[in-house]
Order: sequence, then structure tokens, then C-alpha cells
Amino acid sequence: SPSCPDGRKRRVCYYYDPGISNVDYGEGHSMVPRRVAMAHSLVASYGLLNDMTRLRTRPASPEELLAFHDQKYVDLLGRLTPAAYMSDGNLRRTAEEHGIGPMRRLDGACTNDNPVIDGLMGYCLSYAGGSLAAARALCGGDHDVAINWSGGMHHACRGHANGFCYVNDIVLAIKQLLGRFRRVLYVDIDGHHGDGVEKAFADSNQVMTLSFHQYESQFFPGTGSIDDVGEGAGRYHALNVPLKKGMDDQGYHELFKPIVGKAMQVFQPDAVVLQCGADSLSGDRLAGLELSVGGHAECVRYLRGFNAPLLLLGGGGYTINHVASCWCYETAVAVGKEDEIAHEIPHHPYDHYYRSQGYRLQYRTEAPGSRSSGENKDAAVIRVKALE
Ligand code: ZLS
Ligand code: CA
Ligand code: ZN
Repeated sequence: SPSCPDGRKRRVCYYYDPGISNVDYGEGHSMVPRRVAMAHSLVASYGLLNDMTRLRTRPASPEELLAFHDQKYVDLLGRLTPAAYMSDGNLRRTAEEHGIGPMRRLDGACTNDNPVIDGLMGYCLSYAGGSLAAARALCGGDHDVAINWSGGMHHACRGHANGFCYVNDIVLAIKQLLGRFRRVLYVDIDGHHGDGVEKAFADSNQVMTLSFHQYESQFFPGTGSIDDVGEGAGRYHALNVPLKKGMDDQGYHELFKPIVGKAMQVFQPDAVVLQCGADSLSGDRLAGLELSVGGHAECVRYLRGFNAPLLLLGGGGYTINHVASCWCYETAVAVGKEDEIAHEIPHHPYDHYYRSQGYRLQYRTEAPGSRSSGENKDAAVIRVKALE
């Protein structure tokens, strides 16, 4: 086997396009793509780039998006600029039919989950290209772990933008992996349900999707109940672990490890994709789960330990200093250097963002105490039974 069964070393490759720092969803929008630039800057300042192969890659082509998205939607993305949207009533109607717009208000404030943004197509092709390149690196067999923190946009549908996501790089990457691997396990630790990925493979028994998420009335997207298990040939190949807000490290891992362990054992995947949405961290501006950076990264460490080709993607995360800390620490876990990472954040261009965390990475923050794991116990019992 090309990987290292017992050692800590993995051959890791890493994708980053600096263009992400100029992508702007609009003033007041929760999604801040600059958090990926912050994570990258932190990764660089800790010296972790020396432990990975930097993927040199082109953006995806519009044709590559057609492996999942429909032609009409891809054409729309290609034509949709703020100026065209303003001047063309037909385009405006088409965009809104596909979940994009209306435009930000005249005062610059954004009122929509999926606004029309400058450089929209370039942004989509960039993050999709990163996830495709990462998937190809795993297919080639020269790398054990591949990382794209700008990917992980799990809500996008075939012909529709949804929940801050325009194109679904995860579905595209999994389809790429299926060209080389027979079975792919998809695990989603974003605080929201991974609905777009689940739906894309709902009737497939080659892809098992498993999402952990906050599940309460009014919480987006509202799907992902425990009874949602896939359909047809894919029945029992979609698994959902709905959680109440307040879930902490201890309660989370009482579920995560037995469930993921069982899924690995039963499904025997040839490759694993982990969506590392960081809105499941304590203090997130949108979600209410209470993971610490260490608890979140433990999911990466646990899956890495199975030694299957592993694709790590980003996702949500709305308290941006926490997001960058988390993805930097997870990069260290990927290369096996988490024990060598100093708590003190090195001086670097974004260091002023970390003031509220005392300029420390805070990956060992103790969770506030197991106060809500009790409320979530039912989910544990039911789910572990369902896998038996
Ligand atoms: O998983 O809850 C909704 C949908 C609405 C409420 C918000 N309005 C604007 C539209 C209709 C029912 N949307 C969620 C989407 C969450 C997407 C998570 C993505 C991911 O993390 C993966 C990347 C939602 N929750 C919170 C907001 N939207 C939201 C809060 C505040 C604002 C500002 C900017 C924009 C409009 C005002 C916005 C969205
Ligand atoms: Ca999730
Ligand atoms: Zn999310």
C-alpha cells in the first residue's frame, strides 16, 4: 500500500487560490470567503506548507461542471454579472428562478443567501477546480490526503443555488473519485445538513453519505431527520445524525466515533471525503453546536487513522477567526504535526483578527461541560441500532 499504516506521516497535497480573498458576498453577509485566505496565511506562518505538495491547478472548465450541473444553470452562471443582472429583466427573472438574487440593496447591504456577486463564475470554477484537482491527486495514488478549504459547498443543487452555495464541488469531486474507487464514504460535520450531496447520491449504493447537524424547527435547511436513509438501491446508504443545539465535544464523539467506525466497517469505503464545515464550533454566528477546535479536529484525526485516501474540504463557518484557527490546526493534523503546533499564533498579516482569542490557537479549549449531550442521547441510541 502506498500509505503508511502505522506511522504518523501521510503524503498530503494542498490547494489554495489567492483569488478567494477578493470574493465578496456583500456587506453584512455571513459568508466571508476571506476566512480561507486567513486560514492559508496561518498555515503558511506555522510553516506547514513545507510539509505538503502545493497543487498547481487550473480552475475547472464550465464543461467540468456539467458532470453534475445542468447546461442551462451553467450558462446562467457564465452570463450573470451584477451589471447584466441590473440591465436585463429576463436574466434577472432566470437568476431568481435558479435561486440567485435579488441584488444587494442600494446601501450595499445583502438581503439574500445567494446574491449576484462580482466574479461569480470565476469563484465557482476556482473552488470546484480545487476540489476536482484534489480528487484527481487521490486517484493518482501519489497522495494520501488532499485538502481544499475553499470547497465544501454542500447545499448547491443540479440547477439551483442554495444556502450560500452556487456549485456543488463535493458532488463533482465524488464523481471524480468514482472513476477510480468503487465505494466513497462522505462525512459532513458542518453544522447544517449536507442536503445537496445526500440528494445527488440518494439512490446510489456506491456512495454512503453521513451528516451530523443541528436539527431544530426553523434551522436551515430543515431536512436530515433520522428517518431519512436514502432510496432505491441507495436505501441505508444515507445516514443522518440530527442534533440539538449545545452539543459539545464529549457528546459529539460519543456519537461520531461509533457511527463512523460502524460505517467504515460495514461499507468498507475505498476513499473518504470529509466536509469540515466549521460552523459546528462553539461561538459560531449562525449555528448552535459547541465543538472546540480540538473536538472538531478529532474528527479529522479519527478518519485519517483508517488510512483510506482522504479528501478534506471546507464548508460553513461564520466566526472567521475560529474558522481559520480550525482549518489551520486540521492541516497540522493532516500532516501529523498537531503536537508540534505552538499555541501562540505567529506574527503574520492577519494576526489582529485573533485578539479575542488572546492570539492563541485555542485547540485545547475545554468544552463548557457535557450540558447537552443528555438531550441528544436518543439520537445516539437510535442511530447506532440502525447500523446493526
Ligand atoms: O451549510 O435560513 C435560511 C433561509 C431564509 C432565511 C434567510 N433569508 C435571507 C433567506 C431565507 C430561510 N438560510 C440559511 C442558509 C444557511 C446556509 C449555510 C451554509 C453552510 O454553512 C455551507 C456553506 C441562513 N441562515 C442564516 C442566514 N441564512 C443569513 C443570516 C444573515 C444574513 C444577512 C446576509 C444574508 C441576508 C442578510 C443572511 C443570511
Ligand atoms: Ca452536517
Ligand atoms: Zn453550515
